Amino acid sequence: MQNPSFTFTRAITRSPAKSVINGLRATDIGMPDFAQMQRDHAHYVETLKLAGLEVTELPALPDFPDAQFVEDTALCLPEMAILMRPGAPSRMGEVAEIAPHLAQHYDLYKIETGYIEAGDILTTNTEILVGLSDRTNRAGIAALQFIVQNSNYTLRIVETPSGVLHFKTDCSLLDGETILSTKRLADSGCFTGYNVIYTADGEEAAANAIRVNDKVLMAKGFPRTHAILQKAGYDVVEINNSECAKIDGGMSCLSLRF
Ligand code: CIR
Repeated sequence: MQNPSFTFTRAITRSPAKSVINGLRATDIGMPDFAQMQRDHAHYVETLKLAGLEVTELPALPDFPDAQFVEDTALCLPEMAILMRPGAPSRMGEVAEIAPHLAQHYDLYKIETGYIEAGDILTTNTEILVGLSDRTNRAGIAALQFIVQNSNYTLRIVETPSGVLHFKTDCSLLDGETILSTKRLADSGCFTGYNVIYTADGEEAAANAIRVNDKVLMAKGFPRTHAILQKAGYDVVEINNSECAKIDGGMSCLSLRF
């Protein structure tokens, strides 16, 4: 596969549950509107399909208010999938729920020690960058390092900015060499050697986008970053994210892509 970091054939998503109003959040900026979230979710899934993916749409899990954010439960590499060990206790049970669906496509490995959520992991063509955060610690990263040691990737530990939920809250892969990032994250020097496109000032929440085949999915409402990406030649699709944003979710969290 030429560009394993953004060329995909499949995705797994999970419908939001009504219990999403109890989803985790750093700051209370209002209750998510469930009906709007369902419409946004449908648009997201439709866009993945338009990008050429076969999408497995899993049913809602009312017992797990954050379960629609399937990305955090597993790291999907071309040669293996690795089940994560979420640092949020309320999310730990989501891993067993995703496992059988990944087992249909993959040899499955599992993090057994420490904590790690895949929202903290950015995979490029050559590297697995893992951000230390409130959800991901060194023991979890060491467990991942052990599993991927014979893969084609080099694992590098980086820092998630303080007050930011996940490493990928602040960055996305646009292609094998290009990363969309907030300035506060890129200023740490973690992307030396990559091309970096910065989100516009005040539009930091646009950083969590996803490149899927020939499309970039980004949250709606960030016109200057949208223009920057279009000018750089990307085929950008804007998706309303107002409701997921209330519980700290964005484009990458809503699917596993492989
Ligand atoms: C959480 O705090 O775990 C959820 N409310 C949001 C998870 C977002 N996931 C991600 O950025 N990968």
